[in-house]
Amino acid sequence: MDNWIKKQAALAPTRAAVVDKEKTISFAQLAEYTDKLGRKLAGLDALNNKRIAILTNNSLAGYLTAMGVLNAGHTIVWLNRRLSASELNYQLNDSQVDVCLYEDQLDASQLSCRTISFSELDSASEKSFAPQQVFAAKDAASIMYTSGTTGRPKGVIQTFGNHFSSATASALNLGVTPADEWLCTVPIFHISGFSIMMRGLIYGMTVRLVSHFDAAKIQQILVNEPVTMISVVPFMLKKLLTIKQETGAQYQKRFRGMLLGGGPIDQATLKQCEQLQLPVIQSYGMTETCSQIVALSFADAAKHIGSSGKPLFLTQLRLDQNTQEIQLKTPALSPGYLGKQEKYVAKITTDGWFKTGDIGHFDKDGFLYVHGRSDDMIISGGENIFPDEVESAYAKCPFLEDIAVLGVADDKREQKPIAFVIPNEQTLLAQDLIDYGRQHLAHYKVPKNFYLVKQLPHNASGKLQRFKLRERLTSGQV
Ligand code: S0N
Ligand code: AMP
Ligand code: MG
Ligand code: MG
Repeated sequence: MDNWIKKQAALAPTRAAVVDKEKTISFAQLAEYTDKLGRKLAGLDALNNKRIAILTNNSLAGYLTAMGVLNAGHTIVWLNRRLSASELNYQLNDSQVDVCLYEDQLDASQLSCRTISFSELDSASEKSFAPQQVFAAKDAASIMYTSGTTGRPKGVIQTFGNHFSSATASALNLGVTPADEWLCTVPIFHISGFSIMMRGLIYGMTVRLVSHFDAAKIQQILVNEPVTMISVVPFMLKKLLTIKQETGAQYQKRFRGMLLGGGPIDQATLKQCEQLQLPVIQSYGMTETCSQIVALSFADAAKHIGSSGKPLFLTQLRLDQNTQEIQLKTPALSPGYLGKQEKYVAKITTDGWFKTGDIGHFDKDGFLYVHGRSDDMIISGGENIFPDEVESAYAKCPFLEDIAVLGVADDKREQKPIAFVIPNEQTLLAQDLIDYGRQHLAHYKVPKNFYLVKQLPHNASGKLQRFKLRERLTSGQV
């Protein structure tokens, strides 16, 4: 495939590629700007590694830097800005980047590799460079880290081919019009957000960036600006629904839909959306599949409340007969985890299907319903938390003998982590445990409640029996 940036500069030079609250950049300007950024990257002289890390909010500078990195033939390693320094350093080290480009307002002072702020890059001297001529389907465009039940996070490799099949399948479901403008308030360091950038490039569609999710401000944009699509996680949908109910606001007529994904949603919320004529498109997907691989169509959305839809074009799904696990084949599937091929192979069945770890069922008409996880993963506001990861971070905590973490329902963010702890000392303050967690982990991973216990339930082989803790919690025995 031709370099997508150059291609759109040729096909739709005057169309807006990206808009933020102050500025509009056309596809022709994007091509010019990314070439300039390529010359500046070449001017830095130290970029031997193909991979470059980026730490940013959904800012225009972040968008342009990412596009510049792709145009120069590098692979983006996306960093979640909510992670702690030690979590980020693990990823920087694992991906062997030698530089991290970061947004000036963010703190990169504790990162273990060379760091260059966007403004430093902007003032770097320029050297000649050759833009990437082709975006080869098999080449890695991006890497995003994802955790698992055990072990350290894994870098999911996302190729240009993966992004292309994902964007194409979405277009075949939702359609594309030249007037389309997709609002991006989901983080561009997650596939929910980056897939919007990739769709923008592939469709020649405008991306409207919003740096911070504020429901009132998003509603204002949907009422006043020519946005046609937005991607949301359940937390965002609920906030937008509430404020629409309160204010009676009407979105622009041309607004087409809210692509909802990233976690389970309750039926009551979806019914309210229908009553308020909020055009929600439920979907199901993951980092490994470069975003949605199952979605409802506009026509089916209202009639199949609670379903995530049907597999999109190019995707095949099946359920494991015994466990009901959702398994899939799709050209959008990542070819592997960076440097951890054995972890990838472990997720592929002997007959070549990817095991998602999600449980579901199909109704008689072929619509998928996702029930939940087969493991202990917690989803809080669209961010994943693995109990094992939290427990490992607390393993060296001087105040604790032992800890067990569990996900429970939460009004605000659907789920939250809580912990059962065996203290080392008589006087233990919850605040000390919170402070310790916030030093070592992303804040959203820190348990919200701590229950003091004398022992934790293990089976004969020493494995923690989380279900017994859940029983204790539900029967009030804590
Ligand atoms: C929901 C968000 C926006 C919440 O952030 P908020 O409330 O704006 O937080 P801040 O003001 O930044 O911070 C305030 C305090 O809240 C803590 N905090 C922030 N986020 C969380 C959280 N998730 N859980 C718990 N606490 C949180 C902060 O730490 C801060 O506290 P202090 O001050 O103590 O530090 C934000 O969380 C967010 O952006 N969430 C969405 C993430 C996301 O996009 N997830 C999806 C990942 N999955 C995928 O990408 C695959 C599916 C997919 O592709 C998809 C998904 C959705 C839609 C479409 C698609 C698609 O297929 O295209
Ligand atoms: P991530 O690992 O961050 O890419 O998030 C992907 C995970 O989010 C999936 O494996 C599911 O567990 C969950 N998820 C995504 N969409 C849905 C949905 N529609 N319903 C329930 N869970 C979902
Ligand atoms: Mg922090
Ligand atoms: Mg995952």
